[in-house]
Amino acid sequence: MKLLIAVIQNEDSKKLQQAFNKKGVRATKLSTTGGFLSAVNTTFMVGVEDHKVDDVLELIAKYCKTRTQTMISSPTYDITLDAGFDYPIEVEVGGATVFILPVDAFKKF
Ligand code: 2BA
Repeated sequence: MKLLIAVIQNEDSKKLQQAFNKKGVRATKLSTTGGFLSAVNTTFMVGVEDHKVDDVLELIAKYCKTRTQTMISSPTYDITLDAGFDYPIEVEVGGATVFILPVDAFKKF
C-alpha cells in the first residue's frame, strides 16, 4: 500500500474529489497554504493499494491544471535604505505536487 500526498490548487479540488468518489478512491482533503505564495491550496491524502497507484495518478494529472499566478516581489532596499519599487512576478503553479510514500501498516478500528 502507498500513501499519496497530493498538493493541488483549490480550483481543481472539487472536480478531483468528485472523480475520486466516482472511482471509489478514498481520500482525505486538507486545506493547506503554500509556503512560497502563501496562497490557500488543497492537499489530498490518499491511501491506495499498490496496483491502483497509477490510476490515481492518472486522475490527478487529468484534473489538475498548471496556472500562472502573479505575486508582488518584496521591496528591495539599497545601501541608503531607500526602498526600491515592488514589481509583479509571474509564477507557474501546479498542476500537482505528489509525494508517494510506502505504508508500513494500515489499520481501522
Ligand atoms: P507554494 O510554496 O506557494 O509555491 C507556489 C509556486 O511558486 C510553486 O509551484 C513554484 O512554481 C514557485 N516556487 C515555490 N517555491 C519557490 C522558490 N523557493 N523559488 C522560486 N519559486 C518557487 P509548484 O511547484 O507547482 O508548487 C505548488 C505548491 O505545492 C506549493 O505552493 C506548495 O504548497 C506545494 N509544494 C511544492 N513543492 C513542495 C515540496 N517540495 N514540499 C512540500 N510542498 C511542496
